[in-house]
Amino acid sequence: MKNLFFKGFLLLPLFAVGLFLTGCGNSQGGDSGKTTGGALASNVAEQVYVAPGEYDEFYAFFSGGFSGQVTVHGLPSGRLFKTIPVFSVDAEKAYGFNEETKPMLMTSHGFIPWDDSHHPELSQTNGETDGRWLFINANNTPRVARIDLSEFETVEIIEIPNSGGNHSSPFTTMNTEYVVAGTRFGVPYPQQDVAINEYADKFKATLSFIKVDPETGKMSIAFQVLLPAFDFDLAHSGKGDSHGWMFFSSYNTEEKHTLLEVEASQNDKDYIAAINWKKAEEYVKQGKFHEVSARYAHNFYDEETQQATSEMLNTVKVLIPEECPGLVYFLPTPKSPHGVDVDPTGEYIVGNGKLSANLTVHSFSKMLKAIENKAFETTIDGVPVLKFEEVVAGTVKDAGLGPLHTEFDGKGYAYTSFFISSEVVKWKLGTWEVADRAPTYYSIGHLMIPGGDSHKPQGKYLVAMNKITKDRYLPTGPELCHSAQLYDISGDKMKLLLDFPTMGEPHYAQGISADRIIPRQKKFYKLEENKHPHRTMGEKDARVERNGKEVHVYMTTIRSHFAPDNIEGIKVGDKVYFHVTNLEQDWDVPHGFAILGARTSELLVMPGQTETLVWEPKAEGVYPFYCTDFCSALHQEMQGYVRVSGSNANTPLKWSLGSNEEE
Ligand code: K7E
Ligand code: CUA
Repeated sequence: MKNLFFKGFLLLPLFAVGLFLTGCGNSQGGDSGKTTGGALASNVAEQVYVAPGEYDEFYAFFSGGFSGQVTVHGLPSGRLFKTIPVFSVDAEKAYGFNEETKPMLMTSHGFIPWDDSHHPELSQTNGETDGRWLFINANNTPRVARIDLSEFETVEIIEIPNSGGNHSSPFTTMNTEYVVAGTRFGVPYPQQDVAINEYADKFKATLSFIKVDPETGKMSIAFQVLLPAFDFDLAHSGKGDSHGWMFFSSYNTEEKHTLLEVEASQNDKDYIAAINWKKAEEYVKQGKFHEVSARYAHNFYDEETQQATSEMLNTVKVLIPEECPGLVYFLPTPKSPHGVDVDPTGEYIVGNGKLSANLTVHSFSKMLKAIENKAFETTIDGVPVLKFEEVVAGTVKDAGLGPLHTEFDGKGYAYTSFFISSEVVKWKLGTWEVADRAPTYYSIGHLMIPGGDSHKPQGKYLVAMNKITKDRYLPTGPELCHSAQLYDISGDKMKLLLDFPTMGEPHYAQGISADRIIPRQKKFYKLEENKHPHRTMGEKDARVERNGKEVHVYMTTIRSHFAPDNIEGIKVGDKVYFHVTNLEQDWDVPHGFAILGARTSELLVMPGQTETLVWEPKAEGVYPFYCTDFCSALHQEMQGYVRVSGSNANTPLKWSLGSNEEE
């Protein structure tokens, strides 16, 4: 040590730069990601440091995985801004608890309070993320949701019939003409009571195309394509020249139904299904579809009435490849591919064969030529299988182990996640050479570059989403947090900048520069536009109405009181509806409402909005209610009482606020 120090001292002028770079503590510099202390670390820290009061450069929307929600983070800081409830009830915002949003979670199986969400997908215009909507899939009870990014709320959910495990979903086309939903599990078609070992005969897979209204964003299932019961895993749309096509990866082309880890790994190659959706539109126009009966819910939140409605739909249009030549082709792809990713130009289709060490890249232009030359290996249920050699563009050799997903920086490079070898590998499109690799901690699933699956990636950062964290964070019992890692990809080499924990198991995320989101932001809801059937437009209209055993309380909030704040004449056995209108007309002033013994959640009412809580008091007494959101210096004074009398009592119905007591 002394010797080293001495040498260092003597050679100080020469080594000054080196010492400065490696710091004085632990000097494992470079890209190891374990650097601690010193100037290098502080240099990295500067890259992710967003000073108090400043904005992040990017939004990142993370799927909440088995929490069923979406979380919103900033990049590069990793800070968490919001949880958007989507497929699971959320007590914080009363989503799925208040009367207004309960219909959002209706399905053909009834009210479902949970799901497993994997893939957030931003809407696009001309192949660029446009900041209008965010779509996300429900994996378990197949659904697709749409979030409006002017208010960060879920506004629509559509169920997907003839599907089980809605995994290859909801990937968008260049102008959000469609978002797709491919079934992961084969299911009987039509759904019926049938022996499971008749899988190969009776089970089918469908790939659904959900039309998105270009103005309103409203979703409807335009058509489904009926295919053999392969497990369809992921999808991505064509871009540029390949706009008009959608690519779906599949595994279990063996069509097995037991011990899939062995049985579904038999075939040397599985398929990427290429769907010509422009052709599909023609076939639909010509009436070449089957109108099939199917029950599925379509739930929509109406901004005007501030209420969701759930409608049950009864039929869906199904296209059968045998009757629709040119609609579907299969591209053989080794070996049980997981992700299928299309580069920004639309020419390269990357198959991430999870049991292969190589990445297979198909060429769109070669695919068109092969179709023209009828270079078919065989045909399966009316779907031509293209000859592998005729469609493959190249192979990234020995890139790593267990490739899952690929995204692009728009500068000619692709980045692939490798689960088994736990790394991100950067490689060059066209030459297929590996350019760089960076370890992840640990076992990466998806990775994300803002716009990295679009026609025009925004580059700069890459986020790895890891399945296992082990020793990376303070331990929290048997369940450890999931984690994202942020890399700088602006240079030749990837540079690890930051670890931050995520909610649920995020699977995937999408990023977008903040300037595409900020200008669309709604700051409050205009009271004069409130068309809620139970709104109260001012304190003078606050009242209580009895209708048999139903009692409707028309209540308002403003800093810092409820109107009315004292209510008498409620009886045991009544069903009390509190319709709470927040009269505030200012940004960031919600009020809450909670009452003792309520079996739902609080309400959190945004300025200008009305929300409804149902309460069924079970015993006589006087019950306090209060505001849950610290809204002003006198927030603690924002309270009231409800007097509950016996079911046969004749306590008169009355309500009051301050001295203006009405008798
Ligand atoms: Cu690879 Cu569900 Cu997209 Cu997880 S999926 S990792
Ligand atoms: Cu209103 Cu606190």
